[in-house]
Amino acid sequence: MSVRKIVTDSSADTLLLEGVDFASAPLTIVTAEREYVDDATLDVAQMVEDLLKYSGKSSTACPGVGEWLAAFGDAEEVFCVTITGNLSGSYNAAVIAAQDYREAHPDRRVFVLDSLSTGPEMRLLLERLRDDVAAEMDFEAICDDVSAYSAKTGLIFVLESMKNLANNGRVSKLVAKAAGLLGIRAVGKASDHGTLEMLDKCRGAKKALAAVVEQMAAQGYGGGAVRVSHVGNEAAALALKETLLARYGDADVQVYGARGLCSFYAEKGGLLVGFEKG
Ligand code: X90
Repeated sequence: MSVRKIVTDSSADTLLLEGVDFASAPLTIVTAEREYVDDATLDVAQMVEDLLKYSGKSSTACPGVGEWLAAFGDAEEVFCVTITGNLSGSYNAAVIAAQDYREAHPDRRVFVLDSLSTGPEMRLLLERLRDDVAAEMDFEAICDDVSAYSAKTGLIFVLESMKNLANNGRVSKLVAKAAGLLGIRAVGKASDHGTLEMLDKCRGAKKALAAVVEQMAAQGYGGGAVRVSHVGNEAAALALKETLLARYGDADVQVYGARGLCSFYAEKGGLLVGFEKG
């Protein structure tokens, strides 16, 4: 029996995946005052409050090769999903770790998938991997299946501030400024290249939610699985869930709090929506 493991980084907001061997390599949030390691011990709500009061410089760091190797452990087959390689070094580090792992253990296999996304879209990919592992599919069949699946999932975000994204060079200052106006929420998506693409600017929470539902439909959502992570904004996440259930009947919609990395960038009030495109 081969020992299989599913591995991701902490941007997936997933600490545990039921029924499989699983590990999450933490990213780190760094301020002049302290460092927040995005693992199970992080008090996310406290970090978000700290950051609201903090006006100095802040940044993030992705897992290094050593942290990825630690997450791979001693599994014979590793399935690894990372945050978009176009905004983070996490994917590159995982690819190097995979090379090292294969060199050290020529009989072992590692598959690294660049999600071209983050948060709840990664959660969908991890759940798909879990199902494939449970079905005891072949290694290569699993790689093909999750790659094909990832082309049929999407991510839409609603942000009340893009300050941290702009300060860390992940969006242009111009884009961030438009989203930073009081009461304006920026609605956008993970582009095909794994970057932020703006779709709409909405005044007020209701209009933003309506825009999300409209954009999901425009991108092919038809009642499939949806994962919603929020930064201290469960009310908005649940309102979205209600709207989706009213429109699509028995859709599988799950709502949960974002962990550290996504909370840092999506900022207080932010919503991330991962969904299947039909
Ligand atoms: O390597 C690092 O330090 C991490 C850098 C991550 C930068 C982007 C994180 C975005 C988090 C914001 C909205 C969703 C954007 C989706 C784009 C693909 C969440």
